[in-house]
Amino acid sequence: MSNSPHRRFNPLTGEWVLVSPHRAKRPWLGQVEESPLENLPKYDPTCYLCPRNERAGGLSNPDYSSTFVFDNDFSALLPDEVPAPASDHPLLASVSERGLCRVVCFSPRHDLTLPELDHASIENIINTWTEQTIELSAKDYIHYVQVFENKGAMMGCSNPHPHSQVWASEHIPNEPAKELQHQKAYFHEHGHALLADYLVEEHKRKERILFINEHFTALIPYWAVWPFEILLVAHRSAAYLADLTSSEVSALADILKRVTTCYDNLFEISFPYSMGFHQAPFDSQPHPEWVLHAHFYPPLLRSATVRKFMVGYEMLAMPQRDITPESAADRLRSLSDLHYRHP
Ligand code: H2U
Ligand code: ZN
Repeated sequence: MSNSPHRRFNPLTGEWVLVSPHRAKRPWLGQVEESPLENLPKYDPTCYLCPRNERAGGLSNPDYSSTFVFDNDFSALLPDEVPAPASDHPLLASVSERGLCRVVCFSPRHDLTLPELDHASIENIINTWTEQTIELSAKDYIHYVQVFENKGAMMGCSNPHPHSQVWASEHIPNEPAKELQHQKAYFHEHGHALLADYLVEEHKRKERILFINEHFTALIPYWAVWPFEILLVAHRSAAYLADLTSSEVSALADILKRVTTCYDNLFEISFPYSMGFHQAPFDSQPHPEWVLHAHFYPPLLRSATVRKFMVGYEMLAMPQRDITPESAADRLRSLSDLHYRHP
């Protein structure tokens, strides 16, 4: 089975992925191209995220010393109440959308990415994401808060200064909406949370597990689409970042550092990805079905420069992968001890 083409089911979204392992029995055979080490300065006078510098729109950043949060100067969502756009036919449906977009700088340092920051700084970033989630979700029209990081030019990140974003919206966006539907249906049928049951199985099988600490597990999901996709799952059915105790925040910082370190070590580059947390919606209902988790979606396949393209079949039919999640896990598992740039 594992070496012949097959489909795997993603129970969080209800979607299938095609796995074609026979196409990549030895995925590491592809040539690994040299990529230059990025040597960023600690401070860049032209960076719009560094302390004291001016941003687009004319505002200046304070001389900040830990995380720094500001309203996105080019917000995709706006808080103003606007009348719903006219829609006089069900095939031309639209509704207005309100919200807020913020940027969260990880630290004043222009050159330190998540795996290079110390444990306390990563905890501080998590606490900032939590505070932002609480503050934004307290607004009566906000029903979802998406925390995410685009890292690297390959993922469309506009500035190397390590930062993340928080977008809070009136409606639940597509991906969390699918996860809500599937986790709810599973909970009603089985009386347990889907991801809690999934973790039990993965802990038994071990072949896709990367790291386990006291409160979190990092693994390559059975249904992963991206070659080195990672799912980070809370051991307890906490639905929100704000539900985490201080020891859970500490464990999350530990596992974030391990995940991002093993990524960087894989091809010895600052590894690009989009990552984000999926918390339950803010719809004034209890969410016993929801387990807090984070997805990491990195585009690279074989080297610093060979990426996976989501093109032809993926766009028109369904996602497809060659290397199996199990072999990807084998490669990543051993790479988290020391960071290649700071051995
Ligand atoms: P990335 O994480 O994709 O690089 O996006 C950074 C955000 O920073 C982007 O949404 C915002 C952009 O709108 N930005 C500002 O808010 N102010 C600026 O001066 C430049 C960029
Ligand atoms: Zn900077």
